[in-house]
Amino acid sequence: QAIGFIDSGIGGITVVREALRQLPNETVYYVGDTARMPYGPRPVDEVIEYTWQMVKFLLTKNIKMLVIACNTATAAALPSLQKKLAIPVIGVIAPGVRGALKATVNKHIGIIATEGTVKSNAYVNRLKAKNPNIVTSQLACPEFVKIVEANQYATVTTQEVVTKKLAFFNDKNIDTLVLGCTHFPLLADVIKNAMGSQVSLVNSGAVAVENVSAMLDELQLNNSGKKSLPDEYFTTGDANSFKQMAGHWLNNQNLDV
Ligand code: DGN
Repeated sequence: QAIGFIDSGIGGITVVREALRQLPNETVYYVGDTARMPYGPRPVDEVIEYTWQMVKFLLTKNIKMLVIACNTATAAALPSLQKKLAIPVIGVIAPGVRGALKATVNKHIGIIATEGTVKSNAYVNRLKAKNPNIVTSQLACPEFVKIVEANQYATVTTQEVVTKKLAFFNDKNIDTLVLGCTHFPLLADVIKNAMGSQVSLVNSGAVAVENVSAMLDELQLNNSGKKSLPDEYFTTGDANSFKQMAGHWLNNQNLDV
C-alpha cells in the first residue's frame, strides 16, 4: 500500500523529496490541485472542500496513510480529516512548530506562509502553547507561491522580490524562520541569501516525514521489502508542465503523471 500526499500544486513535492530520501521502500501517490491553486487566499470552507476531494480520490487507491503536504490545507482541514478517516493523517504544522522550537536559541521565531495559514494563527498559537516566552512575527508571502509555480525560483528578479519582502524581518531579531508553506523550500537558497546565515530555516515538510517514519514503525505499516508499487503523480492542471517541474525537483526523475 502507498502513502498519499496532497497539496494545492507543486509545493508538496518538497515533502515527497524528503519521503523518497528518508523512506525509499515506500510508494508515493501524490495529488497536486494545480488547476485551483493557490489555496492561500481562498475561504476556509473552500479549502476544506477541495482537500476532501483530493483525499477521496486517494482513498479509492487504497492508501495506508495520508500526508497533508500543504500548510493551508493542514490549518483548515486537519481536524476533520483526522476525525473522519480510519487511516493515520499527518499535517505539516505541528512538525514545523517542533522544528522551530528545536532550532531557536533567542526564542524569536519568524513565520512565512500563505494568507490562509497566517490568518489561522496556527503556528503562533501552537508555538505559544508550547512555550509562552516565544516571540513570533509572521508574514504572508503569497507572491512566493506564484514565483514557484511559474518555475521562476532562481532568477535575479526573484532574489530582488524575496529580499525586499523579507526586509520585514530586519528589525525583528529572529534567529529562526519557519518555511510555513510547502512551496517555500524550493526557494530556500534565495530566502537564505535574503536572511543571512545567522537565521536557521525550518522545513516543516522534512520534520513531517520524520513523523511519518515514526508512525509507520509504531503501527507496523512499513513496507519492509523493496518498493513493490510504482510511485504515481496526479494533477488537476497540465500534466506535462507538472511532470517537468516535479521531475526537476525530484532529481530529474521521469515521473508517471
Ligand atoms: N503549499 C501550500 C501551503 O503549504 O500552504 C499553499 C500554496 C497555495 O496554495 N497558496
